[in-house]
Amino acid sequence: MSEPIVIDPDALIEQARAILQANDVNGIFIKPGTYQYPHQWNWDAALVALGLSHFDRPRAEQEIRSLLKGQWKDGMLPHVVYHNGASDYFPTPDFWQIERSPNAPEGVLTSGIVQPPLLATCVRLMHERAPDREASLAFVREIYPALYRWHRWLRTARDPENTGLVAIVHPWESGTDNAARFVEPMIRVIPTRVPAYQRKDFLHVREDERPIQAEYQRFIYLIDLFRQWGYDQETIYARSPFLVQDTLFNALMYRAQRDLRALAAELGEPTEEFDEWLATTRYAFNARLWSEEHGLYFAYDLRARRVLEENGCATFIPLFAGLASERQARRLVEEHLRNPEEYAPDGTRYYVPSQAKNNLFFEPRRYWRGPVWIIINWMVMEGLRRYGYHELAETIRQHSLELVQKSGFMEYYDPRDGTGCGATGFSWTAALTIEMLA
Ligand code: 9YW
Repeated sequence: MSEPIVIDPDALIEQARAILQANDVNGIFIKPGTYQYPHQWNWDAALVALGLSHFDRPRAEQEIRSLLKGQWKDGMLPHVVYHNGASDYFPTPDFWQIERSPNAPEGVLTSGIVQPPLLATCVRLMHERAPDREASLAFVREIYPALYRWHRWLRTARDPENTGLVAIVHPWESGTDNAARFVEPMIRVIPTRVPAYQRKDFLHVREDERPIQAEYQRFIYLIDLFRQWGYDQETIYARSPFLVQDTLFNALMYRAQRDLRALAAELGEPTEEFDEWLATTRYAFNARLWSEEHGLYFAYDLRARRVLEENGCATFIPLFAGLASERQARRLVEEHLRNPEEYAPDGTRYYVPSQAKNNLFFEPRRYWRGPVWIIINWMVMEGLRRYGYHELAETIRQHSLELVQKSGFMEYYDPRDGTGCGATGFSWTAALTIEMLA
């Protein structure tokens, strides 16, 4: 037996603050990691702001304003904003070529795809606990139009058929790039003509902790198609060989719409449109993505018209969103989360592996194929609290803090022994450590 790990909350908070400070690039944005990701990422920025809000509200608000600078004219909020131009991170801005779109923002370089909409949720959390309600409301009023346009873009550009569920067109948009649920739809993407490029993601991270080359080729192939189509969303929705209604993305969209609705109500903005969408989506989400047979939520492949039956951590995000019924929650928790063959410790020591351990594609150190991610642990923990599973939520919180205490602020961790993997000095790990301890 190894030594029990004793958590020192004050020391951890101090270290977490130091990481965020060290990753601050000229007060303009906070990069996700020390070396690996030197620009501003969409859902990272939302979590970074949440963490910062515990001790430096002006800087937290600044982080959000910076992210919103990258917003496209049609409302799209891109997944990366390159405030500082190119770096050793690939894809570089000149690979994206966003100037091909009439909707690209002026004076700032960005990517041409999106990431899960977590921003409105973080803004609401920040607002609810603000000591100065009035100042906080003024900030919410300032950014509300941008948040509204971002969500409207998702509801329209990514759900032109009004199904209630929004589609992603690239696995990067899910934030969980190489998760097993994308293996099957990515096999259907045939990279016939891939432009010349140089992979840079092994410069700072071991190759066997990153996506395999067959996947990476397809990631690049898809971007090349989108840029050829001038990032025209109608064309992308109609022709992208990858088109998936993702569990994690849609669960976060639902939660973000609820949170934006709450902010709208407080601002005196109309809310009917939200109510209508929420009702439709709640129904569609459970009708299409819940499997009564398995007691799991699965993603849906719109191209092949098939359910993607892979058991991964995305199945628990509907708890965070409040989309599951009590009965569905019980099945998720009792049959799966507590199951030692799937997610519970036994052979492994730590909650929550990003892929079920008995999934065919499980690899404990490869990126989204198995390692523990603090972002997921936080969402699962919050979801469990919402449904009354307080003890299990506390265990997951404890495991998360132990991982950080033991191995530092890493991008992800091996669920077997808690050793760190991926990028070092990871900002959202720091931000969520503060969130879990504050
Ligand atoms: C990449 C920055 C991003 C996260 C994503 C994660 C990874 C970028 O890093 O993607 O180059 O692979 O998958 O969720 O936002 O932290």
